[in-house]
Amino acid sequence: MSASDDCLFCKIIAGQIPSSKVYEDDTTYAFKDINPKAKVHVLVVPKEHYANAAELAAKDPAELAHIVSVAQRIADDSFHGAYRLVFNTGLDAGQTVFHVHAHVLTGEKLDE
Ligand code: IU
Repeated sequence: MSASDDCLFCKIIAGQIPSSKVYEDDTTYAFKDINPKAKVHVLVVPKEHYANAAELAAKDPAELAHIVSVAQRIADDSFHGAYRLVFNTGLDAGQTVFHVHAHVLTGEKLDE
């Protein structure tokens, strides 16, 4: 699926809206969450537009695996490889942006 004109994260990936970039490669972009819930809170997104993790898993499972490896790398660099990985899926689970994104929470010991 290609970039959606009204998708905030597609605009961030395209550089039309500024973001604090943490990592980028051909398929994947990672940037700091503007409302961090941990000392390090990064969003990792595929450059292609998929609405949620299940859609990404069905259509491009290699990219989902790659997102996990990028999350691991961020945590290796910030907190000895320990991190929480969250995909909010659906309005009632708190998903507000419908371009799949992995929340990587790390940089400090997290509450259980
Ligand atoms: P959610 O899982 O869809 O609720 O996560 C969306 C996240 O995107 C949320 O944590 C916001 O703070 C974050 N965010 C952002 O980093 N930059 C933005 O311009 C906007 C939201 I709007």
